[in-house]
Amino acid sequence: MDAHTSELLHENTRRFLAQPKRLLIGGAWVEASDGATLDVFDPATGLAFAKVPAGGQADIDRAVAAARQAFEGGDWAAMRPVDRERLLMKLADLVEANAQELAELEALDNGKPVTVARFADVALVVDSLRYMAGWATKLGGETMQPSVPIIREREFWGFTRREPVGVVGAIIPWNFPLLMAAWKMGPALASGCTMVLKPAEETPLSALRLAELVQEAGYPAGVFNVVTGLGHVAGAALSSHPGIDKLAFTGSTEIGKLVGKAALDNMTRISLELGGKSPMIVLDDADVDAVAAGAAHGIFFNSGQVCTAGSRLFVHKKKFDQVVEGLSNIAAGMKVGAGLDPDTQLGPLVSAVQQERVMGYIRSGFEEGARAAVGGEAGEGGGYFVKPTVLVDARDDMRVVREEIFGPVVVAMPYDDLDEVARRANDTPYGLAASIWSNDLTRVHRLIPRIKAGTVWVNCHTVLDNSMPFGGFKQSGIGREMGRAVFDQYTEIKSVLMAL
Ligand code: TXE
Repeated sequence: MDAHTSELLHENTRRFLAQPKRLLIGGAWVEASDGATLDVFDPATGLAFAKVPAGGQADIDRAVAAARQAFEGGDWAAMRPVDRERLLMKLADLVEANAQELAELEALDNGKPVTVARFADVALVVDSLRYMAGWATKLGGETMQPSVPIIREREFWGFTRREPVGVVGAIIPWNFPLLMAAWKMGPALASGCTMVLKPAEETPLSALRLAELVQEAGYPAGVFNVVTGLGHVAGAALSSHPGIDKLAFTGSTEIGKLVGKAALDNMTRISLELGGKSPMIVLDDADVDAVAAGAAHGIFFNSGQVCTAGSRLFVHKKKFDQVVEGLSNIAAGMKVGAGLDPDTQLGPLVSAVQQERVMGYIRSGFEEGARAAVGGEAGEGGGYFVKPTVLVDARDDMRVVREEIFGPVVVAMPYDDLDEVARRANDTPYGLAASIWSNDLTRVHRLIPRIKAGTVWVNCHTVLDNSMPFGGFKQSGIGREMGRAVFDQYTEIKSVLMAL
């Protein structure tokens, strides 16, 4: 790491970075069994600045065995729900107390602006853990009054229990490393599961620091295990492991299908949170300035590396030119820079691969006849920068309109009427999210049920709350995270029928 970057870091971040990195398995910090390591790169400079273990099959085997042992017996299995709640609250307090360090690790590892990491990512993690902690004591079942037709002479009583699903394997992406870890661990630990977390190879650091905080909070050994490593090695070993009861995956639709099939071979329960191509639909009454600012957040937040990114902007033809102009002006004024620079509004993309993928999409848009109203090129310097880009003159069959770009690139398109825009908004294999921009409640309400997406925002985009279930229709995934609904993924329902 260069001296300038190092100077910007809190002393705790420097201390953490200076330590050798280990896997957390069964409460012990260990190297990968074959001693292999992976380099971690700073997206703002392209320089490697840390090494983590590259776990493999043997490490996943050890971690799953440790999680199984912790689940089946000992302190964790015997722990009362109220004590699981207390532990999760304590972990949330520790995350909050170490917010600056975690935010810096996130900024260094992923490239996102440190203020965003602190006041969005880490703040959401703290809230999420606290919200989920509250559910630990509230996961009851139902009572029934069965009437069994062929045994009329007996009386029956029935009830259901919600029991933890067991050992959870969690595979998470690099766009919100800490938050994605929290979205899996909150419900897993609240409901009494144990888990093995495999962070993305691009961004493994905050998960390792989180694991230290889990230890500090006092979780029994083996409840939470972290194995860093490559997707096709450690990830594949985890998703196909017969020892896990549930796989929680967030990532690309392509890999989601692969891991889903591998898990289902063992009848492992799955929840998949996958890609998107979310529309932002602007009605003719919408306020142009509010839409431009909201749409800028919808697409440029986290440099567009958001599964719900509003990457297709449909604007009624009456307001199209004004909205494109407003959004382009915002884009042109954004400060693009390193995540650790406090002035940065748009950080680099996570990796050279991702930068090339996004630039490839922009080039394909140009080749197919689209034009950049603003942006359309990589940023300066050795980092993985792409300038915020608004594409116009696009057709619905272009790759930039059909495929997930996962970068700061929005395609703006005019439309004539609501029937047309509803059809075009749904003309995608994805169905994660959408937003509608209007103050005409009647038309908004009529449009909401027509949009095939797991979340519909109105006059905002990518606004998350822990109480709101989150997940996709169609190829955007299976299952829901957050809210009470997430516990359907982390518990088994047991029916008990008693003859009195
Ligand atoms: O995702 P991958 P990548 C989309 C986005 C992006 C594209 C590729 O469009 O451009 O996916 O990103 C692990 N078995 N999203 O390649 O590969 C991997 O180690 C088991 C949208 O980074 O899906 C990481 O931990 N695991 C998405 C996780 O899967 C495997 C967020 C995600 O990586 C594996 C990220 C394998 N064979 C990307 N291969 C969202 N929904 O937000 C990889 N992994």
